[in-house]
Amino acid sequence: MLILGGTAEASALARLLAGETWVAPVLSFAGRTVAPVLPPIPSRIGGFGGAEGLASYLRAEPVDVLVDATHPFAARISANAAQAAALAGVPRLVLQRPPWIAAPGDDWHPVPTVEAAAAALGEAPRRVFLTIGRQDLLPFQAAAQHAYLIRSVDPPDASLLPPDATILTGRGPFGEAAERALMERHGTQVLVTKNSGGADGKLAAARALGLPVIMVARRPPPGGETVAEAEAALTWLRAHADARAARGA
Ligand code: 3Y8
Ligand code: NAP
Repeated sequence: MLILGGTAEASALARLLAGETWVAPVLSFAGRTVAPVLPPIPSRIGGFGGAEGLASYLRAEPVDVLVDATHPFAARISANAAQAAALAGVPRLVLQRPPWIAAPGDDWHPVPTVEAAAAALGEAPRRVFLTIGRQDLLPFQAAAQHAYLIRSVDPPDASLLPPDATILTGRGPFGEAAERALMERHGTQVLVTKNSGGADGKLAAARALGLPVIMVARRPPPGGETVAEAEAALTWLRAHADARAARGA
C-alpha cells in the first residue's frame, strides 16, 4: 500500500498500520521540509515524476491500493494520484479532513486565492499574522505597507519576503493558548490562513481576541471514495483487503 502523506491524518493512519501483518504500507513525503517527522512504518521522500512517474511506481512495486492523504491545498499531487491510479488500475482512497466552518463570533472574510487574500488586507497598514507557509508569499510583496508575522516550517528565502516581515519557524499543530499569546505579543490585527481544516487553535484564538480572519477557500476535493479520519480509512482498507482475499486475488 502507498500512502501519499504530509498531513496529520496520514501520520495517524501510519501509526494505526504499524505492526499490522495484513498490509505492507509505505508513507510518501514530497521532501518539502528539511526534516519531516518520519512515521513508524517505511517511508520515502521525493517526487515521482508526474502522474506517469507515479503510475510506473504503482505498477513496479507493485502497489495494490493507493491512499491520497495529502493536504487539501496540495492540488497537483492529488490530480496526479487520481490519474496514476486510473492508468495503473489501482484502487484509490482519499483521506481528507473537512474544511473549517465559521462559528458564532467568527469574523471571516472568505477569499478564493492567496492573491485575493493580499488584496483583501486593504490600503491602511495593518499587523498581519500570515500562516500560509512559505510557498505562497510573493503576492504579499505587492502589499508592502503591512507589518507581517510570517510562520513556516523552514525559513523562507529572503527574496520571497515583503519588506516588513518577522519570521517564525515551527511545525504545527499549534494550541489556542499559545496562538493567542503569540497574536497578543505581536499586536496582530488580522489573521490570514488557508482553510486547511484540522487543528484550529489559531481560529479559536482569533475568535477570542475578536480579530478578523482572511480565509483562503479550498479548491474542489479530489473526488472518488473519500473518508475524513484515519480510523475510517483503516476500516475501508481492512474491508478492501478482506474482499481481495475472498476473491483469492
Ligand atoms: C512536508 C511534514 C503531522 C503533520 C503536521 C496538518 C497539520 C501541521 C497545518 C500554520 C499553518 C501550512 C504548512 C501546515 C500544517 C500540519 C502537518 C500541517 C500549515 C508538514 C510536513 C510537510 C509540510 C509541508 C508544508 C508546506 C506548507 C504547509 C506549513 C513534516 C509539517 C502553512 C499549510 O517550507 C515549506 O516549503 C513548507 C511547505 C507545503 C505550505 C506552504 O506553502 O509553505 N505544509 N508540512 C510534507 C512533504 O514533504 O511531503 O515536515 O513533518 C505537515 C503538516 N503541515 O504529522 O502532524 O495535518 O495539516 N503546513 C496550511 O495549512 O496553510 C501551517 O502555521 O498555522
Ligand atoms: P503539490 O503542489 O500538490 O505537488 C507538487 C509536486 O510535489 C507533485 O507533483 C509531486 O512531484 C510532489 N509531491 C507532492 N506531495 C507528495 C508526496 N506526498 N509524495 C511524493 N511526492 C509528492 O504539493 P504541495 O502543496 O507542495 O505539498 C507538498 C507536500 O506537503 C504534500 O505531501 C502535502 O501533503 C504537504 N502539505 C502541503 C500543504 C499545502 O499547504 N500545500 C500543507 C500541509 C502539508 P512529482 O510530480 O515529481 O511526482
